[in-house]
Amino acid sequence: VEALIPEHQRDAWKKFQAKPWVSKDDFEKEVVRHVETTLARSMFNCDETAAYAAASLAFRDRLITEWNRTQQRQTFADTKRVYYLSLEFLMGRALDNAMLNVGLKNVAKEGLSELGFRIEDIINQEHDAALGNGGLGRLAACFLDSMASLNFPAWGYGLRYKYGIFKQEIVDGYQVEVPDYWLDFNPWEFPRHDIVVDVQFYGGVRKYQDDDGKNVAVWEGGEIVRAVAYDVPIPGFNTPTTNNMRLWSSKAASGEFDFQKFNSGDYESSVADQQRAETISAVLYPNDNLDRGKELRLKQQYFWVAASLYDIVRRFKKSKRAWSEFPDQIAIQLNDTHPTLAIVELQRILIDMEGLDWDEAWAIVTNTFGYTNHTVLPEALEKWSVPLFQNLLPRHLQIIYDINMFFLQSVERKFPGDRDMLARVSIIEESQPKMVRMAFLAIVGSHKVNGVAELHSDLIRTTIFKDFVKIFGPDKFTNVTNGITPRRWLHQANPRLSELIASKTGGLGFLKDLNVLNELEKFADDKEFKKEWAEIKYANKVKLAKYIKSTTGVTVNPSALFDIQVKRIHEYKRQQLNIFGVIHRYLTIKAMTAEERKKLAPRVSIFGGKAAPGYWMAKTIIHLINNVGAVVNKDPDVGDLLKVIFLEDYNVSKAEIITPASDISEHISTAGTEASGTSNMKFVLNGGLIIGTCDGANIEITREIGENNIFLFGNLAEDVEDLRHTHNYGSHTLDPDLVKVFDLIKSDAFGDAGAFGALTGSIEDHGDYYLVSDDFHSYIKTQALVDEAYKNQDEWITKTILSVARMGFFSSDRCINEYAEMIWNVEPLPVEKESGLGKEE
Ligand code: GPU
Repeated sequence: VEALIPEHQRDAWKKFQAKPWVSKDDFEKEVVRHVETTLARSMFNCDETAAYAAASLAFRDRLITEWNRTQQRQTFADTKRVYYLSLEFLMGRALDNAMLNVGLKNVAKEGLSELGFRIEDIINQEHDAALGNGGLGRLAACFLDSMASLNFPAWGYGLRYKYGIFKQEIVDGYQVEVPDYWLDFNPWEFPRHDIVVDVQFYGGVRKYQDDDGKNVAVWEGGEIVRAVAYDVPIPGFNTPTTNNMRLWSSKAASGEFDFQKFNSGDYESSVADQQRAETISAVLYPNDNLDRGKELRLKQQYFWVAASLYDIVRRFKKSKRAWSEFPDQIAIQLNDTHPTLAIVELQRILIDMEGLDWDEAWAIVTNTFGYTNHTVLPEALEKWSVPLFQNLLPRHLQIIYDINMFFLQSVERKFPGDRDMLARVSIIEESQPKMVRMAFLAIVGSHKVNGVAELHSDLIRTTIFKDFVKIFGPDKFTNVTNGITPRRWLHQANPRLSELIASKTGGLGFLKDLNVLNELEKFADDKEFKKEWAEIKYANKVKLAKYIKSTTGVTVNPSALFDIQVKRIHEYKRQQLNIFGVIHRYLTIKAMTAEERKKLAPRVSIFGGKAAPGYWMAKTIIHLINNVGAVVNKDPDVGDLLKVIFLEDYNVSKAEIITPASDISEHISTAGTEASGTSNMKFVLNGGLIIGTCDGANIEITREIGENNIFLFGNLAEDVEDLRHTHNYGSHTLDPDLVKVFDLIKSDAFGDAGAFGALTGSIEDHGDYYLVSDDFHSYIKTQALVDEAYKNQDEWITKTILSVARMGFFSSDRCINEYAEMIWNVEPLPVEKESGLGKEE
């Protein structure tokens, strides 16, 4: 390894090397030092914000020394690395996670207390890093945690958005979006002003033959935007391994800032140029499961992909290996199709810049990439218009056409004369305008394609990618069922449950080997254990009840059944089915005698989630939920029997409060539409049961925990197509109970019914695409079973213990090990444990 410091001077460096602190006193010393020097404050003006800042900086210092060691080790060992390309990383807060992963939370707690602060208050100062929309972005965050915890040499590459997902406010029952400017103070990132990449856009391509008769393409002209690296350390749990997440920020390239204009007095337009460059990484697109084809989004994608690949290739070139070894050294995983341009960019680098021939380059490319698909919804499958491409990335479009030509030639050889097949699988859709089908490009340019739950992987193999299975054979297509990190989603979110489990399974080992949870089965009928278990659930519900009171003003009874649905608002996820069910329950209660009401299990229906700003139907659903709550919550006939709550601004840190507090959570998508779901796993892992459809990972959860421990309902994926056909071309009569619900809405019981006409109309008049009416009866019946089951608390608790005991499979560690073995072919590379990890149990 090359180094700037000569051999003789290195001893001094070694002698004075930064050492991570471990003791409480050292922690306090660091906090005080940061308050007094880094922040230029003192004990007389150190508020909670400053204490948060100083505590974070103290942990950041620790992480960065380990980060350095990890990176040196990885560079020195020169083994294969993984690069996870994702436009979203929904990280949430970092301080609590850092403290727990390095095993020093108790040290910090005592230290902060001696300095006059409560650790919870300090943790709560942190602004979520919300660079993602929902499940896809949170999955990327769980994967980073697992890759570091398992000692894989792995980097995440993403965009450093100035504005993450918007903050949601509810005003008069409507969603209002407020920008999320989160970078005011972010101690977790390291600007690397020396790591910059200039990225080209627009311009044209000049082709010629060189002296050897070789075809050469030169992409020239256009404009340059500079990418600056910001590094975020990712600490593994109970290991020194600290990986890197590199996020790119855009700014004007120095040559581009037009000093001529500046000097000639055209100050405004030179500033405008700067701002245009910065626009690229300004804002996260707030759509979940939806492609809108905006030029700026394509710019974001290329900017991020080009900077990341330049970085990866530069690192590879330092090793002086032959190009053919590239796929032995590097695995790149594409998180959905958003980074698919990386395939084209690597091919461009190899043929245009490095002079390899097409076939040699293409073998390298396809052996490097893996592609994960996260949806079958047609409106989410990315397509880019050819004219837009032609203008922004002219050379890339040529390469795509060449990739497509060679691909279609191979299809023609395999299926001679099948012109329909060629039209179906072409990367270019022959529409007006022509479109580039990014999923097809991703398949053709990768060596493995995976779905994220068994049903989903089966569906992509038999529907949207069917032809490609015929072309490439079945082995290219595989399944890796999603997982979640038990560190954040059990240990951090539910410390008391984690502690109880640790006390019965011999320490915190279960957090690294989640199958150890199996040992809990023997306590499923243990009276003492069940009592503690139930107390923890109750305490978590009390905490949520307090949060509900403080944010909505509504008092909820913590003994009531907490029924929670928190996720992005989407018609396919069917929050409308849930709220119609709530209205049905309201009607039922209103019709009951006082005696009958006494027998009913009280319920709190809790909703949370953001609607994409342009998604009117989703916003209408939010509006209805809020209006139903306003009526039900103050109806004296109802009292504690039913409360309806909409929690504003659902995000990762709120999920950490909400998830441990459920009795039942809802995962009720139309069968075949939710690729996996991951909150289903989080809720069960925290001792909640679920009501759900046979969709996504619900099916595998059922297989693992047993069908007695889950409330399944509704039509199956295989029947959806026929039902939709009947709605459109046969007779379509609505469920009579649903009709009563609609009648109540139409009577203006929840405000002017005009506001909800589009919602009820989508079901009554427009084909009920999501099968709300078809599943309504089954849903209501199953909710009644939930009521009954909840009355027998003893059995209920046993069910939840057995379920937790059987959730080991859903650790994202299992998931990452599967990717490593089946797709990446990488091995862990542990870092020596010389330094001071906390030994907290
Ligand atoms: N997912 Br595509 C998103 O959160 N956003 C998207 O744009 C797309 C998929 C989700 C799936 O809806 C969810 O079922 C899955 O669990 C998650 O990705 C992670 O795979």
